Amino acid sequence: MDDSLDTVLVAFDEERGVGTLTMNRPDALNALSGQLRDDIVAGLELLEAENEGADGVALRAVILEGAGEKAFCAGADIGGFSSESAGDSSARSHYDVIRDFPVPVVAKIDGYCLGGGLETALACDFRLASERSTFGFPEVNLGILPGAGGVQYVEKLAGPGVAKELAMFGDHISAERAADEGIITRVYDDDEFDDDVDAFVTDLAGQAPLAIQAIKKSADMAVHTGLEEGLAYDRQLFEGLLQTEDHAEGAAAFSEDREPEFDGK
Ligand code: CO8
Repeated sequence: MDDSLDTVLVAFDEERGVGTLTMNRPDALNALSGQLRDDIVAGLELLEAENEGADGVALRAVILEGAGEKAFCAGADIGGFSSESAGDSSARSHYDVIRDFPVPVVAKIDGYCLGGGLETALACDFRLASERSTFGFPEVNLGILPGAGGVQYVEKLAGPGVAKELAMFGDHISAERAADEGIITRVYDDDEFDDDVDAFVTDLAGQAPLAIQAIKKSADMAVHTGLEEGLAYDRQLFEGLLQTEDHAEGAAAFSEDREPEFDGK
């Protein structure tokens, strides 16, 4: 597959089971217009359709990246968001769709990651950044706060002091600091960034897909629930996974001293 929407390029690497969505408004630093937000959702739907009729799980991981040299995403489209925010409030946002997407979504961040762009990255399961990338919530300069939960999510990762500092001052912080604070998952050298992200995603896509989907659900559940409910949920997921062919394959591979091959069944 090599499909494209108006503002998002969609590609699927069948061999690895890896989909790539490229936010494609480089002249506006991939700012989130209404069209771009809709196209991210449509792109995820196109990728998920790869599983239809597949023998097991075809789509194992998704990379979300920004086109051009300068940015992952510079936030909401400042020219358009006042008028757009009055839109259909019942529609699921691209943030929700990414969070609920059944397979892991990896934000590949090379350059500016600001405002709604940082909130988009925070909705992803992993945030991998090149060293030159910068992060921030400039909304305060526009007299608003991050409208898609940015303060809440940074507070959970880095504590209230860092969340307030980012959102109240609107300054950019380096990738190194963002990683030290736990806001991003990994920082890679600029020169090796593409290869390092590729290796990370290839490893992720090679893991047992049903277990990965269950782990995503479990970790996300932990954000919203108490320990007791979370433990009961994990037990239920665990018992389901014990019945899978992937579990049988993992156990067989271990006893035969070979690499497992997981199909997602
Ligand atoms: N929206 C629209 N256009 C943008 C945006 C943006 N957020 N950011 C950059 N651009 C455009 C610029 O206008 C410029 O266009 P042109 O070439 O036509 O003049 C082009 O991208 C390149 O930008 P710069 O020339 O400014 O590039 P620099 O390298 O000099 O600066 C910066 C890069 C620092 C990123 C600078 O562009 C900047 O500060 N941009 C604004 C960043 C910002 O404030 N983002 C937050 C927006 S608010 C938000 O995200 C709230 C989310 C709430 C979600 C709620 C949903 C309902």
